[in-house]
Amino acid sequence: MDNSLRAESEKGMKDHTFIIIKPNAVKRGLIGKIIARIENKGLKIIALKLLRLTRSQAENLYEMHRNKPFFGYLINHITSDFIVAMVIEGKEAIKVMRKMVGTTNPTEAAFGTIRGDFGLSITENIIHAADNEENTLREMKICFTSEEILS
Ligand code: FUP
Repeated sequence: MDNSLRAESEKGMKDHTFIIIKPNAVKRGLIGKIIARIENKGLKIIALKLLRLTRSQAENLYEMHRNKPFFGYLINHITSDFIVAMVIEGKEAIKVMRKMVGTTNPTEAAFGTIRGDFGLSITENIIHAADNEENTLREMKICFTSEEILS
């Protein structure tokens, strides 16, 4: 990451977001379809990695849900197999990606959204997208070093 992006990161990640294609979606061969939607919208992928999260990385990612009854299922799923992690850049990237992803429960998510079109399970809900600037910065550091993010 160059100095200007690093400086922007310190202030916040308004025009960047962090997303994960979850294990069930990777296994179902949906990586290409999801990336196509992101690129078709005009957003740019500035970091991309296929990896398997450790339990500690997963617990860090979902730290705000630590006391929720579904936490165990969530951690088990996200660590069960390979994921695709990405940093996305583009105007109002956080808001745009969250709209593209759809509401948390895929059975209720609108058709036309990624969860609405590809999912049925709330735990295995296809994709994660950071919900604010602070979480974008925190979450991207779980999967990427600054050198792995294009300027
Ligand atoms: P979202 O921001 O839409 O991903 O949703 P949340 O941050 O509220 O939830 C994070 C993850 O917890 C979801 F992707 C799926 C899981 N979850 C459940 O399994 N059950 C619930 O009732 C709520 C969330």
